[in-house]
Amino acid sequence: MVDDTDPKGTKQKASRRDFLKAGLLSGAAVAASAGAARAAGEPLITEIQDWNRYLGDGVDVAPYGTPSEFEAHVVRRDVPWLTADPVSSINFTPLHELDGIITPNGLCFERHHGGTAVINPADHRLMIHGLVDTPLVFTMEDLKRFPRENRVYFLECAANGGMEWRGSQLNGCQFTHGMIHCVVYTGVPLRYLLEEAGVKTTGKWLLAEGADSAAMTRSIPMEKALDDCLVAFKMNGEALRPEQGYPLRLCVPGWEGNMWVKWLRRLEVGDEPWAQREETSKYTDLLANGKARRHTFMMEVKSVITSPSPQVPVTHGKGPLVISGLAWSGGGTISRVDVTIDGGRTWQPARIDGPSLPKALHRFYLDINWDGSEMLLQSRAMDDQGLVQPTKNELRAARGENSIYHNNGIQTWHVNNDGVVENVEVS
Ligand SMILES: Nc1nc2c(c(=O)[nH]1)N[C@H]1C(S)=C(S)[C@@H](COP(=O)(O)O)O[C@H]1N2
Ligand SMILES: [Mo]
Repeated sequence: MVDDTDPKGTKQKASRRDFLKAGLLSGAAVAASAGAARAAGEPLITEIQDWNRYLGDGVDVAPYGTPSEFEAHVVRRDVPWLTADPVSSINFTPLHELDGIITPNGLCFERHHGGTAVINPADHRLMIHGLVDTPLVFTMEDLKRFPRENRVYFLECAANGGMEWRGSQLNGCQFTHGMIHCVVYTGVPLRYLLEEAGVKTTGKWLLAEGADSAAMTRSIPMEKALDDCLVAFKMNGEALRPEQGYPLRLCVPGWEGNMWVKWLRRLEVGDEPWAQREETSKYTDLLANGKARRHTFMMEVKSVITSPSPQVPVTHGKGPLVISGLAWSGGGTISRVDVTIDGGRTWQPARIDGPSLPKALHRFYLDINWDGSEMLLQSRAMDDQGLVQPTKNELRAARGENSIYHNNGIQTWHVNNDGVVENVEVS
């Protein structure tokens, strides 16, 4: 609506504010009356507590800070039946306890095939060879003399949600969706290094190899390598964590996590893809007709409600309830998230709050006034390419039921009258 008599748009703003006020009024009233009842004789207000009476710790106690002792439950967790051996395994980001879009370094899920390599940066080398004019070997010091960039990206393992293909299994978004993290990386655009080596015109693919005991290797199209890939040495401002590939990892924005080679030591330029283990027997999608779909690099548009969810039930009863979740797309930014509380009969647009960056997590909220009746919560994301997150049944119709990887189907949480939340599917 454009109002010519109101050049500053103040009228529009006022009416939006009024609308918000009206929507929240009943909820805010409930919260206020609970506050008033408590204030009557609250010992936590009327009596001086220990933390108020005695001195606290000095600045010499924690040279490297850790979270409050009361947050000790906010940790990466694994699923025992998925952990054949901890050195070739996975743990999951506690998405249900986090907010905003950035994953704290110590909570980023870990996936490694041969354990965490321990590498002194002074001993680390990155080699570029193959179809190049000049094969090169870089030290970490060499790499830090190239111009660098800071970019926020999500990394999602293609197997995220893989256990849910044939029906709901795991009770918590940490386990159904926690193979994802999102941090700000500092690194050198890969194209600067490739330009330095001089890629021959026949160079169409790149093989990236890790220095870990798994020597993990993946083929990456040259077009992507020259587009937005980064060779990163920092996450959230500090050095990469050992489990995230210290001292150097490859970032392949929007594409499946397996390609983000950690402990990056070698880049070979070739004229065709290599067909390594991780791009043939793994990370391909077995279709209903028995054929495997390969090179499904991009992680498609997806979302999940992180709270309430099975690990964080509603404990405060009816009244104001903040429904919160995450949305992301390997194709770009999230343009819209819709939320339903009745299993998809009616949808409401959620509010995206915080930065909206391409190939990064987006945070959304729907602030409701819960009447205490049971709910079927779902979120459905759309990206700026116009792609819409499918239902699980739409996915199964297109891809059969043999798949493990690339499950971006809509998640359902059932909330009962007591606020207990469970992983379910609606048909
Ligand atoms: N060198 C090396 N790189 C690797 C892996 C590995 O085992 N070795 N695992 C890959 C897989 S399958 C994923 S999903 C991501 C996980 O990254 P993270 O441990 O930082 O979460 O790293 C990828 N890069
Ligand atoms: Mo992965």
